[in-house]
Amino acid sequence: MGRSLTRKLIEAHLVLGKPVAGEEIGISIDQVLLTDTNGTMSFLQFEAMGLERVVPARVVTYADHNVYQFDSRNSDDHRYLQTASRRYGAVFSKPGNGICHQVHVETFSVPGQTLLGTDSHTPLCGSAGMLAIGAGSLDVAVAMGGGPYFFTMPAVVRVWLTGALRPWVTAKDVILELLRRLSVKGGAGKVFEYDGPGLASLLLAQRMTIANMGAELTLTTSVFPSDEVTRSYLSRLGRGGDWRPQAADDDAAYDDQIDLDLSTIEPLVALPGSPDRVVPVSEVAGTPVEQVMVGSCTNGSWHDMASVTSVLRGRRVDPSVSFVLFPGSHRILSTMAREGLLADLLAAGATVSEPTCGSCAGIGHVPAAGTKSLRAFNRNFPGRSGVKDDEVYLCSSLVAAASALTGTITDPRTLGDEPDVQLPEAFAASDVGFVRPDAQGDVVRGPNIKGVPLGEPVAETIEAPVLLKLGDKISTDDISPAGSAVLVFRSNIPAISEFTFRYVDAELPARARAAGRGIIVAGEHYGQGSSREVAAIAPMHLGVRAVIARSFARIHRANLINWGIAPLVFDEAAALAGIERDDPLRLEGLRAALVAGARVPVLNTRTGASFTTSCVLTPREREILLAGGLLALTKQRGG
Ligand code: MIC
Ligand code: SF4
Repeated sequence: MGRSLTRKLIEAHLVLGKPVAGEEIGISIDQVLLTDTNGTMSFLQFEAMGLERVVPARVVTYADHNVYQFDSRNSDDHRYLQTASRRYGAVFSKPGNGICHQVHVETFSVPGQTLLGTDSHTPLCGSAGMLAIGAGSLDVAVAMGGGPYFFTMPAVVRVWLTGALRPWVTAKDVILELLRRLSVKGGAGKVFEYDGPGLASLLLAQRMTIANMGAELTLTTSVFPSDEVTRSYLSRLGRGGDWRPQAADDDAAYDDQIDLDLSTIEPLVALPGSPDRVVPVSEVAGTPVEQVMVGSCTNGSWHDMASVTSVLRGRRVDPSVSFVLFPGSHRILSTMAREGLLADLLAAGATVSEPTCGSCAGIGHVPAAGTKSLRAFNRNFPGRSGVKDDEVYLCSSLVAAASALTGTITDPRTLGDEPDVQLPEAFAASDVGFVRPDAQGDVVRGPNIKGVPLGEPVAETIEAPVLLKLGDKISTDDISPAGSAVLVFRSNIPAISEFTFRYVDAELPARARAAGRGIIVAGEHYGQGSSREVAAIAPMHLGVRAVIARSFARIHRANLINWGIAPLVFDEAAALAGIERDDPLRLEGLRAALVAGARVPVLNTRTGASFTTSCVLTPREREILLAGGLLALTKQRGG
């Protein structure tokens, strides 16, 4: 039996374990990507582990989220990142150079290599035949020091594409269709590997959209072969020499298969609240929207920008609408300027931002309270746009462009023939946004750079109140919100902890402090979404020592373990119903149970009811958790 491309990539990098679905494996990392929201912590942790030089051949730090530097604390973070990168051996990508994933695929992607990033959308580079995975800052810091990345060998699912997209239907609709079918937890523990006769018709930019937003399915990653489409893309970037073919064997074995006929897909929209609340655009057509946006790492490509321009050329954005485009990179923006797209967009009444994540993470362009925002972005978790009770719809760049013209959600098929979009012969060259390392200079720690906290060893027994009782699909945006007011504190744990669960229950930090120790209980898929490690560190700082849930999302579970918080799973899902907020729970013999790999008994001392929970750990995870997290373990070992 032949091998899938995913298996080939994993086997070529395997350093520990057996690649059997469900078992823990360790792989070597060729490239690392850091952002200005999570990368600061990675570098602080790298320093705290006593490391002095990055080991992977390519490590790149991106100042991409907080590009506007609203506050000197953002610039503090950037200065720390820039000086640490220079000193320890990472390339620094300056503010304005673009969103990490877009810039990385353009500048550094190499088919066949592995990439680990501090950001959950790192899988975008899977569009170019890489194995690209998002992880918490500490796991990334370990990889920067040359250590392997450990994760559970995923099930490999072949997504077999046939047919071709019809006019006005885009790659965004493909991934929204998968979200509609499978939900935000449909990809847990899986890799989607795309193949089939429909593949050749998808440009690299379209593959990027699909690979990127696979993060919303909670996939470990998505993988596309490296073929002629990849070669043509890299050649346009002047990087044809980095191309190499990557493909599955013809008789490759897969754990499962999904069939997708591209010609059956129609324009789709995700309703406010979650990227999987997907309906046909016709169902919401006519809904008034005050704000429309195209960009983010999902829709910031040249192809997205050019498609929108082709719709807007010679037309006018509805006066009631604020329409903002975020090109994904400096290179795309330069090419837009060279090819005349900027002039056309400005003439139509659109605003073009500098390349940044910006409003995708609630930084700038925050919608007015009670208004609706339509976005060709990837996430619409409640409050993420920067205002409580927001109403953010997700769509393709074509639905966005058509809607910007009318001021209401509009099916682009009502505009007649879809205009052609040309790819430029060559993208503008762009090296001005990078600073190369030279192992020189001092690392500058401005006043916003605080120390890295340390977890504490797991106690023999925990008796603590339930600080919060939550439902299903709690995202890391719920736990530690996005938005400029919060993101400014990513390198200041005491300060950012005060925002924990801000939009869910603003009293939580005070309650936690009063209790000293606490437990959180929740339903399924706890911790989905962003890889932000602060969603584990801040609760740890507030005294949370266990989360009991029906299930956990991969990156967040790893982050909890890395910070000494026990991720316990209800053995009987129904037990959650019998728990109320403030109930005192007693986890008798927790430590001994974790050591023995036994069930952890829980007694609710208010009701007298008891139930059991499980925490299935690998030996490596057990050692880390018991020590109080990876840094605590490193210190114990004298690191
Ligand atoms: C996001 O899209 O949620 C972010 C902001 O890029 C995060 C990273 C972070 O929270 O710092 C992510 O995707 O991991
Ligand atoms: Fe940036 Fe948004 Fe992409 Fe996150 S999802 S990396 S905030 S553009």
